[in-house]
Amino acid sequence: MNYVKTLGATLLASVAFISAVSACEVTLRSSDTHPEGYPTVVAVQKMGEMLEERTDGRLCIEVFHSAQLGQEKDTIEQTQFGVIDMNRVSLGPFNNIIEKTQVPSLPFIFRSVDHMHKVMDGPVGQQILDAFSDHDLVGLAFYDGGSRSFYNSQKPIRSIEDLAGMKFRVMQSDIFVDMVSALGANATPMPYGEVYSSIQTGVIDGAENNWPSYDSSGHFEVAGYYTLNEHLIVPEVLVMAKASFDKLSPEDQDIVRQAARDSVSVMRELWQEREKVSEDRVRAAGVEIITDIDKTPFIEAMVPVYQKYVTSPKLQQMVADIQATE
Ligand code: GTR
Repeated sequence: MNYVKTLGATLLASVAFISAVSACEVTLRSSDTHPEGYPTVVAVQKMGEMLEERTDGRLCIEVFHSAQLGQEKDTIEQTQFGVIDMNRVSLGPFNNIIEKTQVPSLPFIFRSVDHMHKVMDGPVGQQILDAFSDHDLVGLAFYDGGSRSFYNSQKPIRSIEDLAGMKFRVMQSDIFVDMVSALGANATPMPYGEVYSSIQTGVIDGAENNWPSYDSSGHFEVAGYYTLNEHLIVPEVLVMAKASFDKLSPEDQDIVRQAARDSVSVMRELWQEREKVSEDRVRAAGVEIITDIDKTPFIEAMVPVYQKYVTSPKLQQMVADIQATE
């Protein structure tokens, strides 16, 4: 009897699922490197619910989480080709493609997460979103990526001197390679999905990331020293393939843009909660957290990085505008 009941319930659920999915005329496929339940994944799913409701089922989103569609650099290309409809990625992997994304990716450019929000919610953020249109993409919204700090498998890092000669994975962006070199360490750009095994096998000593990624990737299991030097506050971005966007009516395009904007506050709230949960989890696992760190030498060491990247008057103006944002 119980078995029959359960079977009945399962069948009903799957019928409901099929009709929910098939009720959508267009299901947009969205990529994310993070697992189910991660704030970026949930925020895009919520955006999908908004779309379905606001378009009477004309549009839905299916999030392919856990890098099911590939690592970020590859999925960006596929989104440019229109093979993937939407993508939630860090701005980092865009640095070598879209020059303006370099500015918010500079080390220590933002004074705090609040400062980053004010800048990215304002005219500088809009300029950057607009820049995606020259690259077969539509920039929809910025999400949070917290602050990134170094972690490694070898020893507690308390100063720049401790970093000397160590090997760190960075995202695939030249800025981050130069940032690590300027700190006297060696950078290895590689996809996120290869970091765990590379630390485990000693190919690299460590990497750098925020609390939720350090936790959800399991990197804390193989790199048990985390130094909160907070060198980067890199925003994340939600983009759409221009090819997919152009297929929509102007009305639906507006609905997509608005739903993306509305998903930002959902994401920020989830992010704040998740940062605490991840910090607690990592601390409970016995990771050594180094908080007593003087950031001034790290900031001073970044002068050559700014000199190399902030060369055109356009980018110099953008840096000045960010610094002037209160
Ligand atoms: C995470 C970010 C991902 C990815 C990853 C990485 O913080 O959310 O989009 O960029 O870092 O380091 O590759």
